[in-house]
Amino acid sequence: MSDAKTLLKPKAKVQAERPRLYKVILLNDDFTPRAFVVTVLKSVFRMSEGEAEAVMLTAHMQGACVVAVYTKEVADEKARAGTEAGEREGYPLAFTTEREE
Ligand code: TYC
Repeated sequence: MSDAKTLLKPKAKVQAERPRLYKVILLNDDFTPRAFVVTVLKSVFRMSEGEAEAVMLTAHMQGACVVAVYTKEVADEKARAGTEAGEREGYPLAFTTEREE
């Protein structure tokens, strides 16, 4: 079994590349009610009331806040779900995604 071919076989590369990660960012606006933003953060991003309040307030005061970090597919889907939840109620609530460095 251990012929030269087997012995000289180079080691397979086992280390997979880490997938790139994407931030989901909540953008402030002047119209969406604070309580609604908190509700969306809790339902789409599974945040506690306290976490959702803190993220909403940061976006409210600073213009934007990173909500969470995911693989591209999950980040895009969460951003879409959050933005659509606002659209359904007629609010301009917006989530964007941005690739992490
Ligand atoms: N600025 C909004 C208001 O005063 C509340 C709000 C907070 C909206 C965060 C969006 O991402 C947001 N009603």
